[in-house]
Amino acid sequence: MRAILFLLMMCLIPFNSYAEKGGRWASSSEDGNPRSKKKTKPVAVEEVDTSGPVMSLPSDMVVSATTAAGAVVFYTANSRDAVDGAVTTQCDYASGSVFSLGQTQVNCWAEDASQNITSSSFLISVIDDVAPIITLPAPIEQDSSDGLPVSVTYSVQVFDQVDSNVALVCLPSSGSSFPVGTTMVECEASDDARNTSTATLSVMIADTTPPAPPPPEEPPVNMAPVVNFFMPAVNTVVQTGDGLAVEINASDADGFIEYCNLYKNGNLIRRESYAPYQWNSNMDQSLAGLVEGSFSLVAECFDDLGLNATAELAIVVEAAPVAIVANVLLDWVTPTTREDGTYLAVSEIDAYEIYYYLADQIDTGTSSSIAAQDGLGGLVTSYEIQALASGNYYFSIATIDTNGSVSRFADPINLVLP
Ligand SMILES: [Ca+2]
Ligand SMILES: [Ca+2]
Ligand SMILES: [Ca+2]
Repeated sequence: MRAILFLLMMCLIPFNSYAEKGGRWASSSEDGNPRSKKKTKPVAVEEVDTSGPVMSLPSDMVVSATTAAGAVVFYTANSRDAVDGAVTTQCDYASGSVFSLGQTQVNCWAEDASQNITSSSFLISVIDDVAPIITLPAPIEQDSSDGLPVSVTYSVQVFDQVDSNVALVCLPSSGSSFPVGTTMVECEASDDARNTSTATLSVMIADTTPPAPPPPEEPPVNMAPVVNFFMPAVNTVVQTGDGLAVEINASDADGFIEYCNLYKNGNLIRRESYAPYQWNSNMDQSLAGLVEGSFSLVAECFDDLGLNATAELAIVVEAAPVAIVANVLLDWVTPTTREDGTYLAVSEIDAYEIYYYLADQIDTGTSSSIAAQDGLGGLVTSYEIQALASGNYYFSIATIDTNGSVSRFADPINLVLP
């Protein structure tokens, strides 16, 4: 029965090769248990292929992303069939394609010539495990011309293969004030996968403050002149009419005396430019013929730098004591006629006027009125002037009648009292 069927099939499909007929064709012969029904001569029969290919896939893979899109991943997938040998393996994600970030299941299958299909899968995980790359500028060097902090700006770049917007923090930040010295700027960058990198930038601020100029040299302190009165002595008392001689000592320890002024009661007497510094009544009228009272003398001297010093002296002028030299007795004869020659009775004479004066002071002499008769009715013909100082005097006399008429003064008589 089996042999007959075999022949029929041969007749029905005369042009098909055996290899092209497929596994089902072989399996279709399993029609129960023919061998038990009829004992036949053994015939060579091909084994029917019912096993799928054996597939060789990679283990689950973890791959670093190379771009934001993920990574190109290559893998090898092989299948071998026990009957057919190597067979094609197909996968829904081909090797060498771009795998997105995250986990992708790759499904693969293979089919042998007998349409036995084997399928399997593996995982490809694309992850970002690479930290951002921080690119620093060259170490920064700046000058501080005054020693104070300097504002420094800098630019730090960051790159990540996956993230385009990586968080970058640098402290102190760009634009901050950096003190003199070296400051390390610490930069830290993190991507979305929390991969972190750090970098350090050196900022050096040099103090270029110019050295302070030396303090200006203090000019030496000018010493004031020294001034004092050499003469007259302190507490000198002079007398009216006297003249005064003045001399001052003036010196300057670190220079010289330019000139000295002498003042009397604040009024300049005269400037003296050369030592000895002297004033006297011959050269200076205000020091001659002093009048009773007091006055101040101030000497003011200037040194070569215009610095001055003064000395003051009080002068007392006392009234000069009058020297009593003599008493002068004047005698006269009682007149008997008037100036016109007419008779003048004694009873018509009321008094006499005596006038005497120093030779150069005719207008400021002394006048004395003398009664013509004394208390007893006697005629008065003399008068004593007492305590006259020395001097060149003139004496004269006039007659006053009872009508009050005054005669011409007699020619004065001169008398020099030594
Ligand atoms: Ca197979
Ligand atoms: Ca990264
Ligand atoms: Ca001086």
